[in-house]
Amino acid sequence: MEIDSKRVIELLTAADDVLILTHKNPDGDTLGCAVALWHVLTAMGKRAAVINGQPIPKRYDLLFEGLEMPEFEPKFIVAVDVADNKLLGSKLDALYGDKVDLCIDHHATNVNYAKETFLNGDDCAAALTLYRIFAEMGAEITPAVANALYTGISTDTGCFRYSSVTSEAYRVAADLIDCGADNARINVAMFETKPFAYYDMLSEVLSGMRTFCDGRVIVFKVTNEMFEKTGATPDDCDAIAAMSRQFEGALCGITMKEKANGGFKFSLRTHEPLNAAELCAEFGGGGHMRAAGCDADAGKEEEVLSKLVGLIEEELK
Ligand SMILES: [Mn+2]
Repeated sequence: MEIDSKRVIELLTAADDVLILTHKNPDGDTLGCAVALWHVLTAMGKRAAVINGQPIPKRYDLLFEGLEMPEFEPKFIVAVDVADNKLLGSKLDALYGDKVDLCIDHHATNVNYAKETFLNGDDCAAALTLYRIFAEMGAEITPAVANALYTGISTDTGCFRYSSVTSEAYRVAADLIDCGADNARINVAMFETKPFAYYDMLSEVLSGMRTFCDGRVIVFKVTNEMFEKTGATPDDCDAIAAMSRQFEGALCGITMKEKANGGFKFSLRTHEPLNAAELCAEFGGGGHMRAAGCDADAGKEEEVLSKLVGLIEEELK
């Protein structure tokens, strides 16, 4: 059931022993929202804890500095930035997937798995949605809350670069800086600093890079062997996939990432006029206009790639 902001405030005010769930392959938005909500609930005298089903990449450590998560039997379960209970990951989904009391989200594709859902599909980050709730509640935006919300907004907008970013997002970011967000430190941690394994993986990927359609299509292939050799994580690989459309003249970047079972996950990043979601839909996948994905069975990845390149070639004629 979709609810309004008043109802969210009612639920949060009444709740205690609150478990805050984040999505798998955690990003700055889900973690930033969770930590911000943790601070606000804790300041209200409630017990709250943030959990994720997977290890959290090191660059988010700054959000969790000095935080202690109490242990308790949850009485109220909130999911933030989680569009589908499957995205909790199999472990958390099995435990809590059908027990989520409240979901606060910005994905128009939210599947309504929670008992009550507060959704603003136009927001560039769930942290922006949550900021408005806090403002309406009159919650104090401490420096820690400001850091967490700033992290959410900046990471979901690629540091305020994506077309999803609105003037409101800039205004909210400015307010968060006034409230003590350390934007420079967050930007360095989120957008500059990378583990050595990332650069080792990047070097492997670039040396095997292929181009099609006169350089308008760039293809990266990432194999399990490369993961073993470099020690890079899937999170490192996501950052590399984002680079695939950053070549001069490139209109589509395709990253083929081998899965544990030998199949491949294709990630597309496009520029106008190519629609990544439509291209991926041809292969049973989906996503957004500029970023989408689809799968290929083991041994079929080169076949899928050539069909995909064929489709793009047609589109660009
Ligand atoms: Mn998000």
